[in-house]
Amino acid sequence: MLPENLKTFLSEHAAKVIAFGVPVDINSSHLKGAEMAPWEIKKMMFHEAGNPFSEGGVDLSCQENFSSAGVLQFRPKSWFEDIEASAGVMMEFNRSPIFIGGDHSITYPVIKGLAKHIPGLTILHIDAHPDLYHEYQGNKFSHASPFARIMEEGLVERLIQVGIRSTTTGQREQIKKFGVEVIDMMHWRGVPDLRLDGPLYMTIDMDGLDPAFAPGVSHPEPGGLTTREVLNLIHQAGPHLIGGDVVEYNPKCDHNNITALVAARFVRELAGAMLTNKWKKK
Ligand SMILES: [Mn+2]
Repeated sequence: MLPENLKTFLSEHAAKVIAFGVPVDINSSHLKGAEMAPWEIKKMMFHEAGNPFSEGGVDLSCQENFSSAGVLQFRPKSWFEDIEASAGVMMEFNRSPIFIGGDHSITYPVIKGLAKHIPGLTILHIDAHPDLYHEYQGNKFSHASPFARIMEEGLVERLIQVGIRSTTTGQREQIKKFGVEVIDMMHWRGVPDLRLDGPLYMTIDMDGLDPAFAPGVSHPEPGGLTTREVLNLIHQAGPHLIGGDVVEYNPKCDHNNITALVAARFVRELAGAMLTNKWKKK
């Protein structure tokens, strides 16, 4: 749906947490395929082999809790503005959004839309790559560049990157310039206390995981996080989460849907964490 239809959708769907497909891969640099990811991930979310509960015990089949019905549409020439506007509408309606990509370029318009409503955001970013290229292959909106744009514009207070293991010299300079907090895999000793505070957005690039756990990505890098470690990070982020995304799943590279199943679990745990915390207090 386009942003103007999103308002109607939200008035008809009471769910506090809403997961949207965002089928964008126009900014992928290597392989295409992430565009098909939302449907594959949604298929695995309520798979008949499992039940609809989060690890913390939230029933995600309850329509007041959670909906994964929507797909964000956008006009090709205004994909950025349409995603930004949709993120803003979610805040106006006081709902918690989860965006199912798509390539990682979607995180910049999403944050731009959210930051107008929520100052002082922290981003917890799970990824093998810092995605801080000033531009990549001549594209400033590349999926390798969203955090360069976000930091340049000062849209967030903190950017914490976890899982990093593929950083070029130029990106090391960007990390210093923008004061990015990087927890790289070379020094990984298990999930640390991230001393999180204030409103938090969590963005999960599926290649942050080791390819053994998530082979279905366009840019696999060995030596990554386990599924359990990312779940523990989601649970640590839980009390502060206002939104999140799961991006860069490429069904064309997957084996037996294993990566779709993991991505679906992350969407469910993000939703469960938000419902356990923010919404319980009200
Ligand atoms: Mn990546």
